[in-house]
Amino acid sequence: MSTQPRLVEVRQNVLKQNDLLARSLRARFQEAGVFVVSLVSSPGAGKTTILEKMLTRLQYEGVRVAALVGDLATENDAARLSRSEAPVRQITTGTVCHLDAEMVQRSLVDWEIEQLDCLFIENVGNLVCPSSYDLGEDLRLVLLSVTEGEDKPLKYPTIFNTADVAVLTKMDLAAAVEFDLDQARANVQRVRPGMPLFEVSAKTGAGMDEFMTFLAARSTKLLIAHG
Ligand SMILES: Nc1nc2c(ncn2[C@@H]2O[C@H](COP(=O)(O)OP(=O)(O)O)[C@@H](O)[C@H]2O)c(=O)[nH]1
Ligand SMILES: [Mg+2]
Repeated sequence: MSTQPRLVEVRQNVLKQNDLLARSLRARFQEAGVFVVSLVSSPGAGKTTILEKMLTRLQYEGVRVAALVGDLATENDAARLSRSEAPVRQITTGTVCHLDAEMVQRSLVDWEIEQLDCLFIENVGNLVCPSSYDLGEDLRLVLLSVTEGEDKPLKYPTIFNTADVAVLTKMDLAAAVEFDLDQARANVQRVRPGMPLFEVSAKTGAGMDEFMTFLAARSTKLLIAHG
C-alpha cells in the first residue's frame, strides 16, 4: 500500500502549523510597530551583499534596523552583516532548506522588537522550499541575479508568486553574461503580472536609490530615511 496520502497529510499539518505561527508573529510585529522584510533567492544571488548595503544606509539615516539570517551552516553571513553595526543574528538550519516561523520566533525570544523600526530576514538560499513557509513578514523580496539567466521566473514560478517584489541583482555584470533584460522583465510579468521589479547593482550602487525609495513608500517606519 502506498504511504503517499499519509506523507501528504503530515506535510499539510506542518504547513498549517507554520501558517498559524506566522499569523501570530505577524500580529506581534504589527503590535510592536516593526516592519518586516524577507529576502529569498537561490544561493549566491546577492542577498547578503544588498542587505549589508541596506542596513548600513538605513542605520546611517536613523532607522532602527536589525537582521536575522538563515543558512544551513556557518555564521559567515551574520559576520558580514554585522559590519553594518546593526544587530544581527544567524539561524543555522542544519539540513533544513528554508526558514520557518518557529525558527524566527525562537531567535526573537529575548529581543525587544519594539525598539526596532525594521527587521530584515534573509532566508536560506533556495528557490523552492522557502515559498511554502510564511514567516510573518510584511514584504517578501525575491532576488534574481543576472548570472542565473532570465528564464528562472518561468522555472520557479511559485517563489515569484509568493513574493511581493522582484529584484534583479548584479546588473553590473549584465552585459558580460549577455543578460536579456527585456526577456527577464517579460518572464517576471508572465508568472506574476504587475509585480514590481527593480534592477540594481549592490556593487556599484546603481538602482539602489530607486529601490530604497520604493521600500520607504511601503512603510512609514522607513520614512525617516526619506523625509
Ligand atoms: N558583480 C557583482 N557581484 C555581486 C553583487 N552582489 C553580490 N555579488 C557577489 O556575489 C556573490 C554572492 O553574494 P552573496 O551576497 O553572498 O549572496 P547570497 O548567497 O544570496 O547571500 C559574492 O561573491 C558577492 O560579492 C553585485 O551587485 N555585483
Ligand atoms: Mg547570504
